[in-house]
Amino acid sequence: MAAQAPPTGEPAAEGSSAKSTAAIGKSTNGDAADDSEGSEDEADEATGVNGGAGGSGAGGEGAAAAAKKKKKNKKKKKKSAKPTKQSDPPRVLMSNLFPAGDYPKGEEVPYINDNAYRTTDEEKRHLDSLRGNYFRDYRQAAETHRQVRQWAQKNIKPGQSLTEIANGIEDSVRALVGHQGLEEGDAMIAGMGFPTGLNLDHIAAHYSPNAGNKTILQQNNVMKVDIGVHVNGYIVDSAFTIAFDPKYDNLLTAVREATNTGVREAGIDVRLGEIGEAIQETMESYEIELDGQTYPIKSIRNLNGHTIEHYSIHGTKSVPIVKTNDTTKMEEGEVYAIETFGSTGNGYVRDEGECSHYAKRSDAPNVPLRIQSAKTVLNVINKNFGTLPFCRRYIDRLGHDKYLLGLNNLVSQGIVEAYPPLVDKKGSYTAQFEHTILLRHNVKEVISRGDDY
Ligand SMILES: [Co+2]
Repeated sequence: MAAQAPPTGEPAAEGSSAKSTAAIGKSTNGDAADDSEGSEDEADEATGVNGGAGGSGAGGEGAAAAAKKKKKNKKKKKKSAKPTKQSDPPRVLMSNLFPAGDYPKGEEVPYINDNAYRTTDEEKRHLDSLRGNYFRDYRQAAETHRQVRQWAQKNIKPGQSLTEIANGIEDSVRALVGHQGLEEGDAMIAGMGFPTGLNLDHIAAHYSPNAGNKTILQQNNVMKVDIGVHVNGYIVDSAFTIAFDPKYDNLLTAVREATNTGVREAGIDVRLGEIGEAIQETMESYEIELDGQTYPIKSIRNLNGHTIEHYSIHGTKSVPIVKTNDTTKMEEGEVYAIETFGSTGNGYVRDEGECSHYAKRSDAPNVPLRIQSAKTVLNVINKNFGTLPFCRRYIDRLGHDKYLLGLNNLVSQGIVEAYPPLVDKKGSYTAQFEHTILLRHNVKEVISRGDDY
């Protein structure tokens, strides 16, 4: 999910550095969480491994007993005990695929330059080892993301409606983490980290179908698929672009490479403005020919990557995708969504169209509400989403209707923030790729990395 820069049109130097002052205070949150989890983690990890081994041992004994009667069937019985393969569509619980909780790591990249010592530093390694639960939750979210998106990449076809595509992705995510999110509080344990973005052509971000949306994906569309998965509030934010016509290849390549540049440049003590410069240089080294006309590919200058905090998709720091003079540094322990957007249009987005995305503000004022439907919908938000972004479909599926007046009232009171679709010039094409990275104490982990992107 994209962070939007202040609507000045200027590269966001001032806005971002003002924001980052506040960020320093915030990092204490992360440390507190760190400490409180430390001791549980070690115990947890130890039992996790033993539990997994013990579990399969018990299964083996059961099969052995059965094998006395029918030796031939021994192998088959073992196999049917626990699924080891994901289904199509994805419905097998992550906890069944990884009963020991050993979800795969993302891509680990050693720190460089002044931070190279971290790779072998004992203290840094120790600090890292105290965060077992955090990594397990984060990696479960990331593996869910990979399995669902790779299924989506294979199955999304022209002729499908955006509604069925969104439901297909969201039903899969909820099945894999084992939380349908229909009972109070369940969606806060694990599930969607934010509404699935399905952004066509000049729409860059924050579009998800509302009820009754009849949009059908076409052969010549360029669609950004932005998926958020969270486990215990640890959100993986990762996006890709699909197009069926190879004429868009250069646009997709430019943006995929620009995101990889951002991921590569990111690290402890690196300045945000310099990452933006590197991203822009990669992005704008490409151009594209569409129907006989050549277009430069521009970084969309008022869209940004961002820090991710616990249950909060947009932290206080933003990562520009053009050169700025923001000298704010990335810091140890932070989580970043590195996302870049390329465009054949203005390279600048504005709000347009019906809103689907909302989130309760973490600094929401406690004001008395006079409209009954506003009270009702705020209660639904508090119980089911907290500060996680949601869309209208997520309220619909909980059985509520006629809540729009109340929701709009919460927006005007400053309690809920609306995130309307962000669009470039009509007729232009935009693309997006995004990864979530953890700036661990001793290594950078590109937690959402897959074979696909
Ligand atoms: Co994002």
